[in-house]
Amino acid sequence: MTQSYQTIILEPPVAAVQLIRLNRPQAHNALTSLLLTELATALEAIASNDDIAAVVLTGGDKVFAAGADLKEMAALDMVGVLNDTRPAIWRRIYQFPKPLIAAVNGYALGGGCELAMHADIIIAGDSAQFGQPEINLGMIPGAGGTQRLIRAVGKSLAMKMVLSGEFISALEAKQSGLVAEVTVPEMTIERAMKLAQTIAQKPALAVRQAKDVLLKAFETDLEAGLQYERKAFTVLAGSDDRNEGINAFLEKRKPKYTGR
Ligand code: DAK
Repeated sequence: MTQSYQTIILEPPVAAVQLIRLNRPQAHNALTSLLLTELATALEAIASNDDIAAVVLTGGDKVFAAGADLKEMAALDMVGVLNDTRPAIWRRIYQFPKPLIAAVNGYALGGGCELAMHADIIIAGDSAQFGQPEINLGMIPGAGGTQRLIRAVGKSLAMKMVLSGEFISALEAKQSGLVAEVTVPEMTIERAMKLAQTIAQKPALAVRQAKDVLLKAFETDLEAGLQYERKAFTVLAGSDDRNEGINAFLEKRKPKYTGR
């Protein structure tokens, strides 16, 4: 990847997995417009790069991300917020079609928690803390936190977090379904990379369809979701990889996937 960024670091890809590090340590990875734009731009480039099958997104050891950059936020009045381009940038991040795994150590607060929730899977170090403390600033979550958190952890815990601003631990996040796995902090990125590499070896079209259909569950009722699943299932029946997968099983050999 030739483009260089100021606020994120793209490590050399390993086994078709791209590790992206948020890189504003001086401000605890507070999410400026520039950082969000660079992240969205990087993800869009990865989306059309056939050599990368999955992404791991991480922050620092003590802070994943401390939320929206409050210096930028302070400069926005009501009209500024109304005309803010950031919702469109968040949408670009959400539309990333390949698997996105967040490896979270330390604080994931406000927009930082919301960014982690934009990932498909969260792996957390046992020191991680998740919170939506916007209420302490006279605000509410603004990057989908009210909607995604309640879907992830349920009504009571989401209400507690958003109304009180209290953080939850990695363990509580795991128990409530916000995160998939808790590791020792030294292993968070490694585990996320391993998981991403496992997914990267799966047939890409099926992975993409699975992500797309799973996310639809947040947007539709059961009947519409089941129809959507049916259509995606039918589309995959026309893929080479699906035929290769079934044939390889029946012939007791390893499948050779081509991504077609
Ligand atoms: N913004 C800007 N700078 C921040 C920051 C932030 N969110 N968080 C930390 N920093 C800066 C601090 O100002 C400090 O800078 P200097 O004073 O050294 O210049 C440096 O990072 C270190 O911070 P601390 O001294 O506070 O470090 P501690 O280790 O003592 O504490 C902490 C770590 C993470 C607990 C603490 O920094 C903290 O509470 N940070 C703020 C957390 C927070 O309230 N986050 C929610 C922000 S509101 C929207 C989309 C999204 C959002 C809104 C709208 N739209 C699309 C409409 C999201 C809103 C939010 O996230």
